[in-house]
Amino acid sequence: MDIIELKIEKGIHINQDDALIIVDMQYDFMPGGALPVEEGDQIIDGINKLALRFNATHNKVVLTQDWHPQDHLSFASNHPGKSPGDEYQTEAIGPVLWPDHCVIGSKGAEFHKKLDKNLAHAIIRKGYNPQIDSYSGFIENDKKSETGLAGYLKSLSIKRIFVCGLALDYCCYSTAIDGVDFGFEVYFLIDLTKGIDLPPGNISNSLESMTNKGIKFAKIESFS
Ligand code: VGL
Ligand code: ZN
Repeated sequence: MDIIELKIEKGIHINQDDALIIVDMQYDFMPGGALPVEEGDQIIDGINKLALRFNATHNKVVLTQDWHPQDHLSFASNHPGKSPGDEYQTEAIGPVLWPDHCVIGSKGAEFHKKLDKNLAHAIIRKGYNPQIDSYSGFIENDKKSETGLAGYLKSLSIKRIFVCGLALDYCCYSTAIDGVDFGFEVYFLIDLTKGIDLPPGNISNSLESMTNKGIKFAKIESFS
C-alpha cells in the first residue's frame, strides 16, 4: 500500500458552528461482528473523549446508524450465487456486495455499549430502503435521497464538521466527501477511524481523494 503523507492540523479551537459526526459505531462493524473492521473497538474511548469536549461547549454531536432491512440489495445473500465481497455495481448499490449486517432491530445494528450515546443530539439512520445503499450520512448512494443531515446542520448554522467512526474507506469517506459537496468545511479525524481496505488499496485511495477534495485531517491532540 502506498503511504500518503497527511498534513495534520494543529491548534483547533472548537467554535459554536462546529459539529462532531460519529459514523456507524455499531456491533456489526466491531471485531466479531458481521462486517468487522479491524481494531474498530479501539477508537471508542477517543471518540467518547472528543464527544465530551463538544458537549462541554454545547456543540452538537450526531451519530449515524447503518440500518438495513433483511432484504437489502447490498447483501450478497439476496443475490443467488453471489458471495460477500463479490463485485456488484448499480446506481444505488456497490461496488461490492456485503455480508448481512446492521439488520433493523438486530444486536449487530446496536451501537457498541461503550459508546457514550447520551452525548448525541441526533441519530441519523441510513440504508433503510432495500433498493438503495447509503454509505454517506448525508445522501444515499443514488445521490438523490437525502437523509436530512445537511438540513439539520444548516438549520443550526453549522459550518465545520469533524468526521470519525467506521469505516474509514466507506461510510466515513462518503460522509466527508458529501459534507464538502453540501458546503461544509470538513475535518477527518484520522486517529478516530479504522478502515476495511476492500478492495486492497481502498484506504490510501480514499485518503488521497479526500486530500484532493480539500478535506483537512486532524487528530484528537489537534484540539487546543
Ligand atoms: C459500511 C459497508 C456497508 C460502513 C456500511 O459503515 O462503512 N460499509 N455498510
Ligand atoms: Zn451497510
